[in-house]
Amino acid sequence: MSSSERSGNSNGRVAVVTGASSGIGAATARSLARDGYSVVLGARRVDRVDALAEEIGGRAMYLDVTDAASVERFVGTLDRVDVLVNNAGGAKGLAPVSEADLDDWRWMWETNVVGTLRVTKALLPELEASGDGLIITITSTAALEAYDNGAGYTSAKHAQGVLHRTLRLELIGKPIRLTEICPGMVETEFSLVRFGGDAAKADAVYDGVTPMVAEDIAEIISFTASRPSHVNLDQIVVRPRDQATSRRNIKTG
Ligand code: 8X3
Repeated sequence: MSSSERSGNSNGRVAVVTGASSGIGAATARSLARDGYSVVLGARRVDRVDALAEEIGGRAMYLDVTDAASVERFVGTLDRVDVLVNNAGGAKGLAPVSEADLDDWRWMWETNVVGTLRVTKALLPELEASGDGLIITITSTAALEAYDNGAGYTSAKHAQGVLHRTLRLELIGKPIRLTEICPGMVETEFSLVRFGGDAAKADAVYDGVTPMVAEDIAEIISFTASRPSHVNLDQIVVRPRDQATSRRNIKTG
């Protein structure tokens, strides 16, 4: 029994969150559980996701979106899905195209683009069968803009955005809504992963800037999921006040 069922505010709906062990994914799992969803948390770091699932009364499942067999196993345990939050993804490296690391590029495309495709495609029947499905894909402002040294990530995020927006066209007439959320700077483990665990480099990204935090995005996801079923928030772009574009923030002037 989930925490929302125990507290009596269950809405009877099931939400799946990928990349749920930290950052935006973890905050979203908490927020949707508070809203009454029964939350299924998918993540590679299953030890971390176990503790969080217990805390919010959800269900933790190992999920590696880059592995077809893992996605198949994950989906095979679900008989109802009302909301899918495609959050798994990330960046590796910050290098000019002339110095591109092809393994980093492959990882970014596999995780952000093919991973989103795998999970979304596999869950479409359940989302349609729910009669009021919702797919939320967390892309990035990097899905809308290019920036120096970022092509591996920005190209993958653009592709992920186009995948999501194409599905919005293809699913017209079916009872599935699609929302793309494009956040700018959010202080999570994002930069730590991008810089291979170099905390000094990761911290420097947010020096002198007040970034958003994971909960800021989770609140938007809860708001999106709580709109009446005839209302589709197509695309939400959200940045900290200190950031005007990917290339211009309060530090760059
Ligand atoms: C993260 C935003 O500006 O670091 O998705 O690419 S940015």
